[in-house]
Amino acid sequence: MTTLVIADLHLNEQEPAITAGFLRFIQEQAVHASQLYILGDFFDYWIGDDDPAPLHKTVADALKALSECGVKIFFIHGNRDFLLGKRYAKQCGMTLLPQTQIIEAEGQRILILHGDTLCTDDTDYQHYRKRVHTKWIQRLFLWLPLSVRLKIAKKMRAGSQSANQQKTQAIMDVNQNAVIDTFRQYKTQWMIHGHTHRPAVHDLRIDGETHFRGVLGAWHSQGSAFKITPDDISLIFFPF
Ligand code: OKV
Ligand code: MN
Repeated sequence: MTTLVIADLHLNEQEPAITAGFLRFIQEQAVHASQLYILGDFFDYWIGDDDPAPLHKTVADALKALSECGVKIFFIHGNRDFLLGKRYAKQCGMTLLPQTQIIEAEGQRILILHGDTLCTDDTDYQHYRKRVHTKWIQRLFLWLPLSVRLKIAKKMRAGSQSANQQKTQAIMDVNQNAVIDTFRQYKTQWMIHGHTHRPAVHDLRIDGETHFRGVLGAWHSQGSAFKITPDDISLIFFPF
């Protein structure tokens, strides 16, 4: 059997081709899998499960149907959809996982995470992250009327876009020591993450052992996934 891992689709109403590509990915690939792991930034933004956006219903219906085919679906939050909650997860028939998780997929032990926590050189982002991951700040935000949340979110996205234009590519990539620390902590040979939008499989030696870091690609003009079978872990791409 096969386990599929995806991230960084950044689904949004303005790019229907990505949604169409995802629906085809479900029909053509995911239905044949035993498990689907979504490692965050599945949606480009998320301001609460009560957002009535038609896109959310389209995606939930497709995932729910997939789960009813017997495919187990798991979700780890990204930096964009970290507010996606239990209510929407239930609508999709998927299980929310903590930000870092060791999985046993097709007999292989793999650490999965979104990847933003590895980008420790971006200190501005890490401070911002700490703030918006604070429980009472999230509760306060979710208590606001949807229209107010929409306005705040729009402003924050515009601000972040101009901030990111000032940052160098190096700052926005993973920190090598953070990667090494994470491997030492979890003791897996493999980790898979997204976030950086630099699809690749990196190998590195730590304390005399070879480790692999699989990075998923964003779904800009093609899809990207890790395909895990009992004897292989490979990065695949497919056109929309
Ligand atoms: C997601 C990012 C916007 C990065 C706001 C508390 C606060 C949650 C929120 C509002 C914004 C998510 C939920 C969005 C990610 C951005 C801009 C930069 C770098 C609060 C809790 F602070 F206002 F109280 N938000 N949205 N960014 O539009 O989806 O990841 S978002
Ligand atoms: Mn991300």
